[in-house]
Amino acid sequence: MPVLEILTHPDPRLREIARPVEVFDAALQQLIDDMFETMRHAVGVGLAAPQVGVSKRLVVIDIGRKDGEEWHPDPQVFINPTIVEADGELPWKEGCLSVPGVRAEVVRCARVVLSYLDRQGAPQRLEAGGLFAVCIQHELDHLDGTLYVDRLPPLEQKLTLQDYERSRAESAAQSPPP
Ligand code: GNR
Ligand code: NI
Repeated sequence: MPVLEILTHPDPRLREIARPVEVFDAALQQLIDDMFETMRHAVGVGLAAPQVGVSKRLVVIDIGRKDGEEWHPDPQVFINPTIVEADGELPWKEGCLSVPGVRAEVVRCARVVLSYLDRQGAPQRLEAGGLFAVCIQHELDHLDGTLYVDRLPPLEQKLTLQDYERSRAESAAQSPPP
């Protein structure tokens, strides 16, 4: 199972509106498995298909689950997801694997109800709060070509993108692309 390449800003493929999934075949199951592997390799809590160059409305999330004192993996797949209810406000300092090296606070909804298809194509519904709700909103944004930095107030956005450009220039100087 290969680890896929994660696209980074300003790759134009991160700005496309992803297409609904219509076929639940073996290739889709493989893509889902590869996305989980890619997400774990990158040490992220979520990953949307457009981040690996696939224009499909598919996201994977694993924020883990605490059982007593122990954390367990809790992999979840959401296909053609839509938020059908949302309320409250929850500020959260977000990061993104497609905008590596910076973080900034975004105000999201505190509670969302999500309607989606599971990996077999069966319709499901789920309620989420806390980091899970934040992550769902962050991943669904990717399906519409939106990055969390788009949601920052103008000055904060400018400073965050400046920092990003600076750290990108530094890492490019250390390891120039082939
Ligand atoms: O790994 C990630 N961490 C994170 C932290 C706070 C809010 C959102 C996220 S999602 C991010 C992975 C990612 O870029 N998914 O698209
Ligand atoms: Ni992201």
